[in-house]
Amino acid sequence: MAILIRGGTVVNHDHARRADVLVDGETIVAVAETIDAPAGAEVVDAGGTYVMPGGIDPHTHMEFPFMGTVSADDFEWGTKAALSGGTTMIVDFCIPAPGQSMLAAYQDWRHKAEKAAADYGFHMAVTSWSREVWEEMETVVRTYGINTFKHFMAYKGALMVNDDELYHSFRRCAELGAMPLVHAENGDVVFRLQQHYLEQGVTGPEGHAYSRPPEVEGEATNRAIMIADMAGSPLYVVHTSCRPAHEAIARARAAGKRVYGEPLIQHLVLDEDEYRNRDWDHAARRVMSPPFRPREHQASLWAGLQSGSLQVVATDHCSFTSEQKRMGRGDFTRIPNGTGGLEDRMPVLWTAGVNTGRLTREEFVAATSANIARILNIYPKKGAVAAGSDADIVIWDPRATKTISATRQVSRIDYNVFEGFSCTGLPVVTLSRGRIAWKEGDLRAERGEGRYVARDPFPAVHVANSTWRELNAPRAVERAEVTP
Ligand code: DUC
Ligand code: ZN
Ligand code: ZN
Ligand code: ZN
Repeated sequence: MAILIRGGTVVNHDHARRADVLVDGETIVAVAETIDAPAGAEVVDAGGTYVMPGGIDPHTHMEFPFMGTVSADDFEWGTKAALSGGTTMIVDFCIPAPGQSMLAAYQDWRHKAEKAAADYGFHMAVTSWSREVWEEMETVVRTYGINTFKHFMAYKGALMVNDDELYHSFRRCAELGAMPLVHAENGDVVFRLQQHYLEQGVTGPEGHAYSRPPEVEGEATNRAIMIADMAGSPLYVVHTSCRPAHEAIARARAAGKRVYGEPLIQHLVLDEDEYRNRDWDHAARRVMSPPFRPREHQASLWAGLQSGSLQVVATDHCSFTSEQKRMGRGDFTRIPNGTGGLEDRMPVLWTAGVNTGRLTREEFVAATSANIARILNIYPKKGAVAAGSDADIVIWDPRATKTISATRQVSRIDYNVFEGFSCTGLPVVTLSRGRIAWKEGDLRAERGEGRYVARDPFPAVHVANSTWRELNAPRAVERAEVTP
């Protein structure tokens, strides 16, 4: 069916203009100053609103088995929450269980994601290094359409990989035309600090923040950037939460390195006071890694978005109920790490970013949609309101207001970390591949309507045709080969 969105201002990452938008089936077929409604088309009046590309959240964990439990929002409710907040695509982390192959993990994630109501893609996690992993990575890129590999520098004894593993994997990424992603925290230091605070009798949620100071993130971010540089790969740093990490990224970019940084909406507006002098439940519900930071770090993150040294605002949506959080009573290291935010990311960023003058409308579109579409090589299929793009569209009313409350949210958890935050600027209609998925509070999207989005690799930037042997040769041997 055709839908004509009439009378709005189309806002893309690079320009805004008054225009009508015609959708036919799943695709945008025309964007022009005036478009006559074809016979039978549904006309949506967008007068006084902005017509923007649907949001893309490149960092979610749906139904994720983690820290002895499973995150509460699954692909159905996570994507429904996303659509209700203007986000039309998520990229979730496919994380092999200990001993599981990437290929088996991929099948598991595809199966879990059959419930999705909005489009989705995956990043694949590298949690160990072996010949099998090296081989599987090629299948992941070429057959499964995943051009990003995630590496955890924290979660010692579980997901963490060491520098040797990072270096090998980053080289393999470069060779395959894939991008490495890092969770940058020094997991060895975090582990020691956790033991230290527990021994001091600090068992509550504040111990989580004490044991993961900005320094552990700054160190790991610098290290990952240097390793990527030596490996010849680009690098995407997830959940950049503090000044030292942002400065490492900004320095790398100024030196010509292709490094990207992703602040979360939580770190842009919430700070570490959430862990102090609060009741246990309040603080534990906000335990995520990296933790919320002292307020002064927020200015650095906003400056990064304004200057372009940080490119993407995400959520790391990994929601746990209060009951699940209580697994960590008496030991903060057992509080499941994660917060929600999918349905709030765009309204909160608009309110705290655009309404304050920190971001332009176009910069908002860049940070919520277009930049990550380009980084992930799915632009302009996603991330643009343009003829030929998927009809993933959010119609945005800059004057609409609401106060965030868990009692009205779509997410399946019983609280919201943004509780009481007053938003001005809200989605009024979300279109997901041409269907009206959400309209003025009416959630119409159905379980299973989302589709998997495969992504092509980038032109390989490193050693073409290198072999396992060559990849594992010490530098001295490589030098010997070129020295007579
Ligand atoms: N951080 C979280 O808070 N949750 C999921 C994984 C992560 O790195
Ligand atoms: Zn299935
Ligand atoms: Zn992480
Ligand atoms: Zn995450």
